[in-house]
Amino acid sequence: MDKKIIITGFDPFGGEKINPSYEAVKMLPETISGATIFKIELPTVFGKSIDALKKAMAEIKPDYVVCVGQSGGRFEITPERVAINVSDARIPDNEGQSPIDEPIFADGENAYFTKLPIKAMVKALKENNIPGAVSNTAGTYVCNHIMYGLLYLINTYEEFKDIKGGFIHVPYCTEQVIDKRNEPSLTREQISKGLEICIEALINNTEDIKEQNGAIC
Ligand code: PCA
Repeated sequence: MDKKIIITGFDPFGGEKINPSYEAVKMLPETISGATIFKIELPTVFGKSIDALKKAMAEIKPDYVVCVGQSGGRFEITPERVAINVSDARIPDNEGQSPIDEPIFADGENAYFTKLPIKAMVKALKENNIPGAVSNTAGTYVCNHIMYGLLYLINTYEEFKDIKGGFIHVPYCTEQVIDKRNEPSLTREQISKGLEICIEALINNTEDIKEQNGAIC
């Protein structure tokens, strides 16, 4: 049976008019390497975003879930290695919530590691001339929250246990930096192509590649 992949983006937050994550997700083809793509926009809201994702996972019963979000200031498309059990908001979410140092799930692990082939994704991005890097922190805002929520659901719910999930941060898209000086960006076409390349790498690599790609500091 053909694989099913849920890929989510977020709605705009922090005063931005667009969120490059969902703009790029919208542009993805309907199938990638034979897998059917289910595109979902999540609210940049603590709690509600996880509830919406859980509902979609229960309905669609995907093989993979890849959540995507904006990381303004990053140069590369960055698959995330790990999500941590804490929310610490620098700015309020889209419903005005600003949790400080709150656990996401009181009965969850301190952290969950993704099982997505993040190094294979980065290698494929670079081979296609799109900047890519493994990231070792998804922050403590709604993106870490959704990644943690996704991995918590996979690790604790029988119905989700065979799903592989993870998270990819993307830079601003070019139109967002017109009035910001010295901020890196990629075009929405590059971001969307980059996500497509990551999904192809995901389907083609059941295990991640062993390749040095670590970070010092
Ligand atoms: N980026 C934010 C939340 C929504 C988004 O696209 C983050 O990095 O936490």
